[in-house]
Amino acid sequence: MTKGLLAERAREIEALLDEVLPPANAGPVPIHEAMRYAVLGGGKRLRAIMAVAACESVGGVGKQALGLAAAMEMIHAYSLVHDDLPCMDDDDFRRGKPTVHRKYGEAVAVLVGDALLTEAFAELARMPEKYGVDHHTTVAVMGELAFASGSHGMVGGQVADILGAQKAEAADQAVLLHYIHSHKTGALFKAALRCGGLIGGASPDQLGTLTEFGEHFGLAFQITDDILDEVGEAEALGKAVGRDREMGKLTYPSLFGLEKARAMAQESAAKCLAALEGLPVRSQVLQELALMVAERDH
Ligand code: GRG
Repeated sequence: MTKGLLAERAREIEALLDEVLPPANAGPVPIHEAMRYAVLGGGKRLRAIMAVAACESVGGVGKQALGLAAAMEMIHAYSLVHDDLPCMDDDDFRRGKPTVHRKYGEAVAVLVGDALLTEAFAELARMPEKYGVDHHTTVAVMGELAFASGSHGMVGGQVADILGAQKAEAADQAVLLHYIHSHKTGALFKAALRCGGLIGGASPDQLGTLTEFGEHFGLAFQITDDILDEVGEAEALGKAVGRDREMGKLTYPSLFGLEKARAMAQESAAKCLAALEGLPVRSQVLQELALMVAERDH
């Protein structure tokens, strides 16, 4: 549950997204309405909150990272819309409401994902004019986020998840599991932190610290996600539970057992907290994220 400070930041991001997304009455209406449905009205906004906090944690001005924050959520929402499609995880509910393809049909859902990904990069390109980010940093951020989202990052992890898991030899399963999640889930968290750091003017050492935080956070987040799929409440999660087991997916609890998986999540969360010592400005937001990541119920 995102409480207090994180909930307040999530509301600010919601208002930002409302403003950045094309209005529902702008033509072509069907795609813009569906894009707003996919992005607004739900979600913890972790990647956006993290991007702004990372910028501040190295002494930058958080407002300059708002274009990045919006782009992060648009890319994340695209990945969820596509992941829910019948050709992937085939889910009917997301964030407590029907998935985009259930509401608008598969063709529109595919196009919503395509449009959100593309518009995210258009929003990044507007960072110099809207938020005063210099051009060199803007290009660097666009490159990092493209790499993290594409076949070397999130898409690569998703492919391995869909095609690779069942084929791996037993001895390779832990390696494969780590690859899948550090790419499918971890890459975007890491990019949010690194890109926020770049906008805030991070030194190479500080970027290294943010990378470390991102890697530990991504792992703790994913292990907890797997645990919640086994033992969480569908109502709190806003989606069906038990899907991983149904689909025979390789997960942390299936490979290591629930107890060990819980201990691994807590260990990674503790490493996140420790990494914060390497940043010049104390970030209460990053601290709260590290405290929440292994304890969340949705
Ligand atoms: C389709 C290219 C492509 C990638 C899909 C994101 C993803 C990759 C799959 C989603 C499947 C899944 C449940 C992964 C576990 C980690 C994850 C991304 C959970 C959802 O993120 P939250 O909890 O979602 O931050 P909210 O709704 O809070 O924004």
